[in-house]
Amino acid sequence: MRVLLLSTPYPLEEHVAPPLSLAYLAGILQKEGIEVDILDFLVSRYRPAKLRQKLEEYRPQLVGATCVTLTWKAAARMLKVCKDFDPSIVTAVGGPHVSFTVEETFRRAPWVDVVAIGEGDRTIVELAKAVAGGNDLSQVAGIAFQDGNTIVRTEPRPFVEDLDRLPLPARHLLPLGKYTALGSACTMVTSRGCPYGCVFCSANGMFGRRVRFRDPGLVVDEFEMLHRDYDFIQINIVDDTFTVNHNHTRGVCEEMLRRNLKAQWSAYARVDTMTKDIAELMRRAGCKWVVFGVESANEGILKTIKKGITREKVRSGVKIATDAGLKVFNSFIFNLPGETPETARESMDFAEQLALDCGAGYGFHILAPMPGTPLYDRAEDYGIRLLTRDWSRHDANQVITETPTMSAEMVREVAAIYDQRVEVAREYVKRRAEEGDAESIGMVKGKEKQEFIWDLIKGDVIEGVGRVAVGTARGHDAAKHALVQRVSRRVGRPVEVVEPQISGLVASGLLRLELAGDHQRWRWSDGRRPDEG
Ligand code: B12
Ligand code: SF4
Repeated sequence: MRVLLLSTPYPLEEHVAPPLSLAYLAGILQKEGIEVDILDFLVSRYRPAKLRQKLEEYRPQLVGATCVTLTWKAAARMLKVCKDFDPSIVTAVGGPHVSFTVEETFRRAPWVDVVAIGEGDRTIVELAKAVAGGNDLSQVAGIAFQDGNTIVRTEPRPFVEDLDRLPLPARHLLPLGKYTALGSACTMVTSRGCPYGCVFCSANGMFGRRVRFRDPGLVVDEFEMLHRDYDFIQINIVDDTFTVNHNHTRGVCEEMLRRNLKAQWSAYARVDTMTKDIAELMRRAGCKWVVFGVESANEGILKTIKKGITREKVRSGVKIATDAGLKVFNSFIFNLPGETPETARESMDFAEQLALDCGAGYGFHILAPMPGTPLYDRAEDYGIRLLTRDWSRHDANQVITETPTMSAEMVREVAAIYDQRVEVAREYVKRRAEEGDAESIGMVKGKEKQEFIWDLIKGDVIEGVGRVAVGTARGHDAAKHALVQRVSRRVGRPVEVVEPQISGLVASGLLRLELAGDHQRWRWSDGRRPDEG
């Protein structure tokens, strides 16, 4: 039995990170002795021909794609390529979008055989076994499948009670070298579930209201392994709220301190879970960034969205965190129900004030009601009119809703004011860099480097020009010189720009020269630090 898992591409601006869902699914499949591979189109160019070639070589019986709302269309297209290639391949899709749009998914993408609903770890194993044995899919809990013209929903999949029994995510199947080259953070989770019920969020629909925690020792084993074996600049703990249970937070932080780990990490938290001692402990344990969902500065809106916080709680939570030495990023959403141009300004001014008072960074998204959330399911009750059903526009950066108090045009105007502020901040960094400010220079150069590497990765440039005949370029330096020339021609940038970037990648071991018969080939490394000694 062979399973192929597919990731779906999304833009660099969305902060590209190794797909944790697929790593979890692959990890448990491997543990159960089922052969699995991941084709990661997030960090390579997606071409149907490339997918077909992989299908030809690997011959999977089951192909599973992961997606969120924004990437649903791309996932559906990929699965169509698989079905067209070989109709006997069972195509499956999972994640927080399709879990709540089963009927629509089958209607819009009839070539999809199975939708996985909710947590997929046990589901993928049972599905793979059922497919291998030619068994009835109705025995597999947590899925929906098409049976002629009817859609069959099986028993709901119970949550994995003991997360410690799940194997570690099989990240080694991902091209991690490309992610480290991009400067991406690596994500991991220490718990699943969220007890809160914010109406714009599908968290508790996906992973339940009861939070399940991993053992702090095992969490830190994984953390330590990521820090020791790979070159990630940062590890992001992406639990819905890392600080929801202080005993757990304390357990993880104290274990990090006990092992004297020097890795830098970040976490999502709620302002009302911040206390001085927990913030200080997190800081001492290496936490650099805390991301707070503030959403709005307007008390009425905060009530409507059932966020359970007030302006005062935000102010004090942010202050506690920044006083403890944590960097804070406050995340807001424009056009929540009840928004008016005035409340939007109120939020922008509040964000600005927190930046001035506490040095907290901030960012604004625009409401994109996601399936599985009350704001989507009961949009009318909230006065929300959805302007498009093109899911690829649900990136939370476009205006796709209007309400009685905010027309689409008004939302655009508000977003334009915010964009202007962002532009001013960007210009400021540029100017400071020109004046010689080291931190600003670092930011500008870091961005240039990331964009260059993204072009290499999304154009499959190294794969395309990385082959160097031994006869034409003897030795490592000559092969590097040849690579620089070719990359320069391929990406249309001068050699002076390309040379330092390529040299940096080679020096850090992220691009490696391999001998293969009569030729040499430059390849992205797998991201693992070479063994010392
Ligand atoms: C880390 C994170 C990010 C990071 C990294 C993105 C990434 N892809 O890793 C950043 C900050 C970049 C980000 C950006 C965005 N995110 Co985000 N993010 C998360 C977060 C907190 C964790 C994701 C994670 O790793 N979870 C752990 C893994 C194990 O869970 P999983 O991915 O759901 O996978 C499980 C199941 O879904 C299922 N499964 C998944 N795929 C498949 C496939 C098959 C075949 C099967 C059988 C099963 C299966 O099995 C898996 C194991 O149990 C989630 C919330 C959450 N708790 O999941 C939000 C979440 C995914 N993000 C969300 C959103 C809205 C976004 C943005 C659009 C905008 C925004 N405001 O943040 C962008 C879009 C970028 C993108 N295309 O992903 C929503 C998605 C809702 C939706 N319907 O689309 C979520 C669910 C938050 C929420 N509760 O509303 N995000
Ligand atoms: S926004 Fe955060 S706190 Fe609210 S339900 Fe979602 S994950 Fe939980």
